[in-house]
Amino acid sequence: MASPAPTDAAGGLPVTYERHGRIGVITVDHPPVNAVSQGVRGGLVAALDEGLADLAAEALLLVCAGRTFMAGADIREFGKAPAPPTLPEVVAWLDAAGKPVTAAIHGTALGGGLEIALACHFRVALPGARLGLPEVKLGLLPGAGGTQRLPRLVGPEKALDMILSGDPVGAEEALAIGLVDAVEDADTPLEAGLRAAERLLDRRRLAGRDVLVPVSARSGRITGTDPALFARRRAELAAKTPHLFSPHRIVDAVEAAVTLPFADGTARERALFLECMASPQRAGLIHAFFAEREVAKVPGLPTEAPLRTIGRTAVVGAGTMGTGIAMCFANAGLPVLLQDSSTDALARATATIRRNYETTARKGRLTMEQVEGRMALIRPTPSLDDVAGADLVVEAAFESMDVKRAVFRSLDAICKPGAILATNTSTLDIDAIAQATTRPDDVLGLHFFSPAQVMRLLEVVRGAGTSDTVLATAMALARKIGKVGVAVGNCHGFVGNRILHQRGCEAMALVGEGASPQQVDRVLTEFGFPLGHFAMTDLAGLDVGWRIRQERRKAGDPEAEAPDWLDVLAERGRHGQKTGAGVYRYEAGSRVPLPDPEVDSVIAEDRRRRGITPRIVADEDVRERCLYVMVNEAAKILDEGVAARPVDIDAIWLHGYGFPSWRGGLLFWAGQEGLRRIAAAVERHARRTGSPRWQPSPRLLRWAEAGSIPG
Ligand code: 3H9
Repeated sequence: MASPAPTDAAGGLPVTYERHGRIGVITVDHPPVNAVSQGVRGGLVAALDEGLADLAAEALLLVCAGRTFMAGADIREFGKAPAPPTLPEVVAWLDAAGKPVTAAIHGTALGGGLEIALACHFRVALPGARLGLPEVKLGLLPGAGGTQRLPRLVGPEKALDMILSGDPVGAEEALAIGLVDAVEDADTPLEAGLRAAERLLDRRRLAGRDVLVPVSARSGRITGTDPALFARRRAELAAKTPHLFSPHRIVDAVEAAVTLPFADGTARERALFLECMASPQRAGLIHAFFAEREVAKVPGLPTEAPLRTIGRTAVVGAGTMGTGIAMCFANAGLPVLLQDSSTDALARATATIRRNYETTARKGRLTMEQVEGRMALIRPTPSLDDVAGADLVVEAAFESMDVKRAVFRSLDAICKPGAILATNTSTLDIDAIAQATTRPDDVLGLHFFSPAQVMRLLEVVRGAGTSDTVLATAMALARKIGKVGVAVGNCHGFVGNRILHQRGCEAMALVGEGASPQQVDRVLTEFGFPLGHFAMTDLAGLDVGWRIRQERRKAGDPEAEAPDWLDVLAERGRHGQKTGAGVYRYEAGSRVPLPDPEVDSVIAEDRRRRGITPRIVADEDVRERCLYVMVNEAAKILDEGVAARPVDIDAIWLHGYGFPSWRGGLLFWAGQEGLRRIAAAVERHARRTGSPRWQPSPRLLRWAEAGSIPG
């Protein structure tokens, strides 16, 4: 096969060929994750040709340098014109190789990387290796034979599990299901691969013939498929992920592996892959993939900013947030002191943490040994003096400025020099809190989202005095504890809650005019949010918002809203899911929101008091007003420099508020929705209401003029 010059962007050789005795070794070396770029594809073909032509090479071995086997097709090339040789061509070339090819897998073999391994004759994995086809997470399906070869090896049911979830399996499981042929403990993949390839040659000599046939020529576990399997999976998808495009095509492709000969099944896979590639969901999910990584690079923060060591952590306040934050640290192997002056609160927190871990263990995701290991990392203490030696203290006390300033004054007096002092406030002014200390450069906000041990977003709030070192350390810590850390500036509600607040005001206005909370929530879930606005309010707790509004009213904030029907519900003790009633009511032990006539009458009374005659509100109005107001607020946040880039806002809403990942994030979606259309609607609502909420952001108007969002 003719191949282009196999160099990578840096001009180096991403793939090389070298013979070790009777084994020809093809090495892919394309940092950081050996993504199968055009250079790698060309290099693979050239190296394979060299190996096939090398008369002294009786067998070939494919290995990767660096931390991992190939992590898949190069996602950065998607959306551009395909450059030859394509991945399916490389895979077909390997499949047809006249010499047995072994793949030695370490790190992660993902997507197109695993598809290359599947086209080899023999797969050996190192013990820590993980193998998977995660294309579904990018709105795609495996497009280089994965949907045809995997079912032939592991059976269609397991193949569907793997391809629909996108989750990788470990080496031992891969061996058990037939995805790899051997697990070999060795210092390097080269060593493992050479041993396996030598053994294969010995087997061939003993047998007097080739012992391996390519997967494409096997019917394997394809026969005997349960005829109802595909109908069942389609029904499950329709119920669970009705919005998603690629999972349905995945079922079609795997079905083709069962019903069609290999070549026809592969052609069907290709057609379905191209459909997915052309879908807006693919664009959205790939934007979301890169957004998660982009936000880690904070503009203006020197990459060489020195980091402080975070060995010992402490959390002040053992309420719901403090408990979840302590779990985050323990989950990452960091010792944590959980401090609260109330021993009852500490006992409750410890019991909650144990219950949480034991539930996870029952689901098979932790061993009891790991549960005990994590429990041992969490030390409850009633004494604030105990936190003196911590490298990082996260305050998660009551949401009141007076309380927080008092805690920070004490921390300032107690904590060792160089300790990072963080507040988990969701609304209060970081600078006012920092000023309670003599070391504002060590103070910042770490805004976790509830439940803290589950939600991936961490807003890292930089105060006026926060030093580069402290910010950089917090961003690194976010990654260490598995969070998506996004650096934001200091303002009321920071980025995420500030946008949420505007959506909430609009949702309340819509209900005031005649929409029901159920209608607002239905429109938002049809858009793709897992929860509607009011169901989410019930989850967060009506008392939380009530308390924040009270604080603002007490402080004489001119923007604080007048008391409304949500306040009435909160004051009646309807605090949401936790009290079995909020905007909705809940049956005992259930999280399903049910409409409640009591709430309808509170809303009706509120409308009467305001002299409003309810009208029928169109779903389209709900969609437009709830979403466009968010886009306008996001643009204002960028105007003010509270968020640095559109991608930061996308990541915040994706990871903290359930914005549908297949829409790419709030501002990515806005670009697809049409910026002119959004700006025109914002201007119309500004004229209609005169509300500052709808006052168009100058940036939004500029985007509309340009027709796109730069950066
Ligand atoms: C596919 O294969 C389609 C085929 O079926 C059919 C084709 C016809 N491409 O995540 P990290 C970058 S679809 C380009 O921080 P980790 C990433 O952006 C593909 N770049 O490291 C980052 O760049 P930067 C199926 C990629 O150790 C850097 O590498 N494969 C790719 O935490 C380090 O990444 C997947 O979906 C890529 N494929 O995790 C796998 N992958 O430093 C996607 C990574 O500039 N990748 N980069 O920010 C992953 O899941 C993780 O990156 C991995 C490493 C687990 C591999």
